[in-house]
Amino acid sequence: MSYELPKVPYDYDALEPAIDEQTMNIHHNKHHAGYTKKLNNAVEGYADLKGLSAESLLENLNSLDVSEEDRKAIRQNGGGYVNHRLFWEIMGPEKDVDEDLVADIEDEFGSVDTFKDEFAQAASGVFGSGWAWLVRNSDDKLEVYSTANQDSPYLNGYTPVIGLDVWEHAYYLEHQNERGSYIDAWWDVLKLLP
Ligand code: MN3
Repeated sequence: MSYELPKVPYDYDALEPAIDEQTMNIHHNKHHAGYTKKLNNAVEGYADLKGLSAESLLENLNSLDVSEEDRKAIRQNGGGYVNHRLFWEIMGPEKDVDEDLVADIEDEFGSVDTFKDEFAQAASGVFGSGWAWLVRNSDDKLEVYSTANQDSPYLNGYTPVIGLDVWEHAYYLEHQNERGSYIDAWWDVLKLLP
């Protein structure tokens, strides 16, 4: 297996009550593990792709010499693979504020609260399944946007900094259909920002 399911760097119950233990367990062991397995299946048989990071697969998706079926599988599962890996990393039971990021957010958005409002709007506005993102564009400038399904910012030439999974599988057990309640609670477990 080229791509391995990363460990979650805290206990599954560590993010309660924002994210409950059962959701974390299923999300990591079923959903993320599934994307990882299907990504490996999609690249199997392409010697040229061996050793490429999942990020490079996505950045160069359109030029990969693969079948259209496998290109689609790499887009979906490669996205699912890298999106969730970032998601686990940026959360935690305790704040570990990234002061450089805070300064850049203040420069770009005026304040952390203004950024949070804009980001929450992007997250609320995702129709169906997808992600809200804070990314750095090719000029290293911060931008907020959203993607559908498991589409990764790397597909658009962006580098993701913060990502929020707004698929129902991410919040339904604890928050049912209340995506807004999940988004509000999530700022407590996003460790990077105060
Ligand atoms: Mn998910």
